Amino acid sequence: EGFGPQEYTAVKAEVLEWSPDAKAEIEGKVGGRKVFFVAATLRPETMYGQTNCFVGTAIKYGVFAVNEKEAYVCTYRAARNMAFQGITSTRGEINQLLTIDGTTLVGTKIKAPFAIHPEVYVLPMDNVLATKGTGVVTSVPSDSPDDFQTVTDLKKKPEFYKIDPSWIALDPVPVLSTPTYGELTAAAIVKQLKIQSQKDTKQLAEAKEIAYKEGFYNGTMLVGEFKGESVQDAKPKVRNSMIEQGLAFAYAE
Ligand code: A2H
Repeated sequence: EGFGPQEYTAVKAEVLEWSPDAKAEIEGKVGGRKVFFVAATLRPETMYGQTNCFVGTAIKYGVFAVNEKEAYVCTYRAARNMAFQGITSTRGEINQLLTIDGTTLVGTKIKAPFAIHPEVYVLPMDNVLATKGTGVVTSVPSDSPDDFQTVTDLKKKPEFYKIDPSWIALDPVPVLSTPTYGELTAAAIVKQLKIQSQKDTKQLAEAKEIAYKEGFYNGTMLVGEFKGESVQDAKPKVRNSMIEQGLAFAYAE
């Protein structure tokens, strides 16, 4: 990783239906605001292929008021960065409406912007870092080896992960094609490197590197407004389009 700030696209996924536990905790505390899960991504061009969203089960999240109309679910750390980046209306000030555990958020139904399957669920992931991005990771199993492997683990052992199998029913959606790995790059690389579970973090780091380079330099968009264009060209265009539509914003750290 470089030394300069990392520029993410923060993608806003509106809550459609809280998990029962989250609903009980949130009731009456958000003042009629729309609530969004905010996920930091480096691959905005892949958002068509979102099939779910991840939170860390050991992470504490907050619901933060952005203004009178909206509130964001993310870590306190991210909310503080956002406040200083002028993303929230009261610059530098943080208005935390409540604290909530990652586990409580699992099972919440959200609207994933630009996704071909727009209604997706919040699910648990072991390797979410509280110290990176917003602590919320949008899942694109077609192109992210970490996401693909986590989804595979969840599908294998839903009881162990305490999730309803229907929350993980969507298959990866082809978003871009690469000459070497085809339409589902992440699955192909996970297989090639013989990755067995999300605990294989070393191989997953290697897979992530390969998938990222292959997609960025050799990928062609299969879907969306910029279908047929190279990933390199489409990436900033998809990002700008999401931002213009109010579905995402720039977030740096
Ligand atoms: B990326 P970098 Cl399709 N903990 O978005 C763990 N991972 C996190 C995170 C956190 N707190 N916050 C963000 N991330 C993930 C899409 C994607 C991503 C694809 C392919 C690769 C990829 C869909 N998930 O990341 O350490 C987010 O997942 C590999 C580069 O700052 C984010 O982009 O380089 C990426 O890691 C940021 O990782």
